[in-house]
This record gives sequence, C-alpha cells and structure tokens, in this order.
Amino acid sequence: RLTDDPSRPSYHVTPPANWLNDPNGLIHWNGRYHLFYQYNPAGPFHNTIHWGHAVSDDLVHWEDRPVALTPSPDGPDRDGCWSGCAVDNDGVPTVLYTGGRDKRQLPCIATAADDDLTAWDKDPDNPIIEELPAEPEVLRTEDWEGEFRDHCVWREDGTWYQLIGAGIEGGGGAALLYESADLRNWEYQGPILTGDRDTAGTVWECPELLDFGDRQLLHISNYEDVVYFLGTYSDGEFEVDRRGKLDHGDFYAPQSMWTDDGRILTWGWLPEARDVSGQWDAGWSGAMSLPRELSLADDGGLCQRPAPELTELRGDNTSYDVVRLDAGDTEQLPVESRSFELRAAVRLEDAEAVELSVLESPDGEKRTPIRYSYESEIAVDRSASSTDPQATGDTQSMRVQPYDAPLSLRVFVDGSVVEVFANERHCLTSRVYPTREDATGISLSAEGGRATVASLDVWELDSVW
Ligand code: DQQ
Repeated sequence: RLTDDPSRPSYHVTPPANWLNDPNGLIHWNGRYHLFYQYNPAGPFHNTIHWGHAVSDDLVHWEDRPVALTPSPDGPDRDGCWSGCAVDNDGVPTVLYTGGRDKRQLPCIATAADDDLTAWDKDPDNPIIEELPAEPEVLRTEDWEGEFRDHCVWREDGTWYQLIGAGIEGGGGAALLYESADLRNWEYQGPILTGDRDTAGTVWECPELLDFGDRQLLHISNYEDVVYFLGTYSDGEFEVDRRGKLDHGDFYAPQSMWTDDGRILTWGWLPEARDVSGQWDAGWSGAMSLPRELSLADDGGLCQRPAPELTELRGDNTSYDVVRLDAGDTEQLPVESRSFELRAAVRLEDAEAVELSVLESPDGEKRTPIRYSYESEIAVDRSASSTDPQATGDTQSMRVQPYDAPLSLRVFVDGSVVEVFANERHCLTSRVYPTREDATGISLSAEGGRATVASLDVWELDSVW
C-alpha cells in the first residue's frame, strides 16, 4: 500500500496502488461489509479493468483483499470486468457485471466460490444477455456497438429485476428494465425512464433504483454528474416529482449497500482532479467517498449524512462553543492537519459570506476556501490550493437551503479530498493537491458584516488501514 504521498487519503478507501474507479458489488455478507471496485492492477490508468476488493467489519476500518474478478482471455469479459452489483440469491452471493469484448458490452454473472467472497466462478454460459434491445434503439458510437452497461438488480415477490444503463440513438440516456426468474434468463421490458439529452446527458451509466418505502429514488451518472430523480416507481415506470445532484463536485458512478439493519449506504468514486501525468507520477489514482447514509426527510427531500460509524475515527479534538466574527476578522484555529473532520453551525447574521479556509499555509498564500454566502451558495475555490500545474484550479459550487437558519456543516479533509456535507442534504466533494508542506492550517473569516460559527469542533481522524 503506497503511503508516502501527502495527497493520499488515509481514511477514504483508495486502491493499494494503481487505478480505482466505480464502487461495485457492495454487499453486507456474513456480518462483513464488502466493497469491490473497478481496478487496474497494471498502473494508475483505466485499462483492462479488474474488480479490486476491500472488506470491513465496522464500515470504518478496511483491509485489502486479493483481486476478485480478472478478465478471462477467452471470455466475454476479455477487455475488462466493468461495473456491476451483488445480490444474495438464497444464500449464494452473486454478481452481475458488464464484460467488454471487442466493441461489445456483454452482461455476465458470477457466483462466490467462498464465504469471504475472495474467489468467484464465472458462469460458463456468459454472456447472459447477447442481443441489444430493439426498441428504443441503443446508441452506437465509434467505440461501442451499443452503449449498454452497468447493473442494478433486486428481487420483488420472487421475481428478479435488473436495470441496465444505456444511451438511445437520437435521444438521451435510459435505464432499461429486464425481468428474470433465475438471474440468468432475462426478458426485456423497456425503459423505466429516459432522459432529455440536453439536461441529463447522452448515456446513463450505473443506474441505481433505491426504495424508500412509498417513494423511490433513481440515480444515474451521465459522464458529468450524478443526477437523482425522486418519485414513484411502479410497474416498470418511474414518475419523477423532483430531481437534483447527489454531489456537486468530484463524485461519480455511486452505488449503494443495504445493510442488515436496513440502512442505505452509498459510496461514490472520487476521480482525480490532476491530469494524467500527475496520476502517473503519483502511482495511484481514485478514491472512494465516505459511506453516506441516504434517507428521505419529512418534506420529501433527500438527506445524505456521513455514516454515523465514522465518529469512531475521531482522535484529538479542538472545540469552541461559539466564534464571533466581525467584517474582515480572521480567526486562525490552532490545528495543523490534512486529515480531519470539522463540524460547525454557521450563521451569517449580516455578513455577506463566511469563509472557512482549509489546507492553508501560515502566510495565507496557499489555501482552499469553502465560502458560504447569503446567496445560499457554498463554493470551494481551488485557485490557490496548489502550485502544481497538473492540478485543476477551478471553483465548484452548490446551492443550499435559505440562509436565515444556521448552516450545519461537516467537512472532511483527507490528503487531497475535501468532502462537504451541508444541512445533511447537499454534498460537494473536491479534489485538491496542496504542494506546500505547511499548507495544513484552518481559518475562519467574515465578509461585509458579522457572523457566528457555533458548536465548532475539529477532530483529527485516524487512518482506516
Ligand atoms: N465505469 C465502468 C463502466 C461504467 C463507468 C468502466 C462509469 O461500467 O459505465 O470502468 O464510471
């Protein structure tokens, strides 16, 4: 496991070295949490994808396991074992994933060969779906005979259902529904939802349908964003009543796990925001988000909060009841860290904005401000984060709820990850690459008026390995 790079997160899951992308096959099995992921053991770039594997007893501490799925030289997954999910088929852990071969994307199935989920038997009859659906016509591109991949599988009244992500010729993305009695023979039913290409992309990757009882959530990844639709799903159709983004920053292709105690935990891939040569120099690429617990609020909106188990990682603590800031004031916190959690309730009073600056050098030259303004916007400004020409310097932002109530903020900084949770609803994750060793400070300041920051805590967080 590479450890000597200050940009390496220590409490977000990363590959031991080399490349990681989407979370796959999430399953709470025999009391252990299994997290598989798209992995290239050959280097920090996306090619000939395997499934990496990490396992945890408590959702907090992780252990690397051997590679779980490897492309078979003669198989339909010769060019890669792409994203897929895991289900419990009456005691047999089973994964469905996309095999890549030539220009085709071919759904495949494998069953666990042991109880630790370290080895998998691929079905000799793979691929389990060979024909693309006739209607609507699946998008062909230069690279693919059909943009048709990724799997979300569930069982209802004894019948298996599956969503596959796709693009539609002349249209936008789609989540295509299939039905099966045995997980192997699938009958195509049609799209449960299709997207408008201008607002929701041309291809939908990694669709996932989550059930919250009387309402459902479908999220899709459209090359740029993770868009979620909330509404009701029944009889093969999804009726949308609201939509949003699961995260407004560097977060993609999420997948969820149903825990034995009935919670939905979601992980997303945090892609790098430095260029290919920067990733090559580092020798690793990609991290997982923290596990996020998803639920619906009384007003029907989506709540996202860090899994409560993560408080286990809290070490040294610095705490303030309240910090009062006047216009132009800057308050330096006595903490030096690149792996911490900060929690606060921010009230703007009559200020225009409050800036919480992290990864700040003592002279203030290098810093990553998280700016909360009265326009109800949170922005992470990366323009002074780094002098690394390989790193992105743009600003990422999101809207939050109205500013007259205090903003509840939880910020997780970890090497090159800044993961922000606002009001337990809105998330913005940014990747930053401080170059100065002393860029480890935290400060607070107010602009244009007074503000208070209450219930302020900073905890050092331990490594999870
Ligand atoms: N990543 C996988 C695909 C999926 C994409 C390939 C999303 O299965 O569509 O690594 O990031």
